[in-house]
Amino acid sequence: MNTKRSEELFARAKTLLPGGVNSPVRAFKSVGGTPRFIARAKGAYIWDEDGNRYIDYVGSWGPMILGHADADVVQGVQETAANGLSFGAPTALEVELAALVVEMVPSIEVVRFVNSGTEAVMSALRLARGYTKRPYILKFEGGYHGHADGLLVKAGSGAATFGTPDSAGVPEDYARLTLSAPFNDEEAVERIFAEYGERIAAVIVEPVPGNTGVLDLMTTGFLPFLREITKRYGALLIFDEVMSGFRVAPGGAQERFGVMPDLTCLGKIIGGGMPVGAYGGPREIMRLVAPEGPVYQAGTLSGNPVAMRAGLETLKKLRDPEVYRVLERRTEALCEGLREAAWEAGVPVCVQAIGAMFTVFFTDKETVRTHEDVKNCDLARFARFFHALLARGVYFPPSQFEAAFTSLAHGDAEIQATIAAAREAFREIAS
Ligand code: KE4
Repeated sequence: MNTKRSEELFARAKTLLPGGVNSPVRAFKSVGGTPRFIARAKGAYIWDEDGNRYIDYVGSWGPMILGHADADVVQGVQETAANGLSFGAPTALEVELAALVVEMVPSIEVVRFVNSGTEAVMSALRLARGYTKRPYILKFEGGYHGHADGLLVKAGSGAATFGTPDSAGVPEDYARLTLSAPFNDEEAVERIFAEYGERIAAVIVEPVPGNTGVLDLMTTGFLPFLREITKRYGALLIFDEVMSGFRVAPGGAQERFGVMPDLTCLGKIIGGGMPVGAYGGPREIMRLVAPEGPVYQAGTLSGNPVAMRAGLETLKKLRDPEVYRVLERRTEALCEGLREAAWEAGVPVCVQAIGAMFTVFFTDKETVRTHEDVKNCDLARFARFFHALLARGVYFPPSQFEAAFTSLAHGDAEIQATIAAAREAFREIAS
């Protein structure tokens, strides 16, 4: 496969951008090789600058659930942009999108738009602290909620439950206010609440974790447990649905599982590929947000009309539950094909899928339940599988710790072609 143009661009990019990219995972660090510089995309396909075509399972890390360059979304963006790109003033479009989000997401009565998932989460945490007047936050190991200082935190060593920085530049004092526990570990959460309970403002969780590969917190009973214990101690439950929102059901994981959070963070699909994040919840909590209340949050491009139109054209097509039955059927057919292909080649994998997101874990475990389980996967073999697929025109997420995404544009032809490529790839890496 000729990747000369990507190599040249990457060499130049590395002199201009940190690591040659604008977001670390794009640099292929955990799989090695040259990241592909993408020239264009349509439906389930992307083309790199050397003209190579790939079936895309990254989908811009989630937003492209309709498939790339959806005609209605593109037309809406073009029409809206022709009327001006940004005003810094209220527009009808943001009111329309807010109404649609409130209609689709069960626990949201009032919503605020921001420009990224990171901004949605950092704002929701400030609101939770303002509402409860408590300092501590509890998150989960392997959960990713954007790059706000207080969330770049890993579990303290040994028995310590307070956090320690997971990035240079994060002061110890910030990290100490973030507690952490393993996914699916009720005992650990009970212990933390026994010690900090009355001082915990909120628990934040991805109701379908996707940043350590796709994990299941529902059949384990973990989500109902978190809802019960936060109520018991007066802490808020925040669902970070930046990835699962509009992906696992029209109303996200909270609709699919019937567990209602106090606040919800959204991103990715809500902007249809344009920079949009959002946070929302009951009026009783959201009324604390400025200018109505004392919790400050602002943004020059929040509610940008072009981005609002992209989100509107996208969500309008996702209100139909049939869309999710199609997505789920196709994703399950793909995952079944991947399991069979791996089994035929004698390569142990555990494929986990929820809705239109899935992960192929290189492990002989029956189920993958925690971040620790993922860290123990055969990461070198994952990297070889990634490149064996890439060479065959299939573009998986370049990390074992990421979710792969299907879209409405991934039809039977794409699914069968992917399974065929995977059959060869598993055979190639079997030795
Ligand atoms: P952004 O700031 O990247 O829009 O959203 C942060 C975020 C918050 N919450 C969840 C559950 C997320 O998955 C994300 C971002 N996800 C990553 C994928 N692992 C985005 C890809 C990247 O960082 O380049």
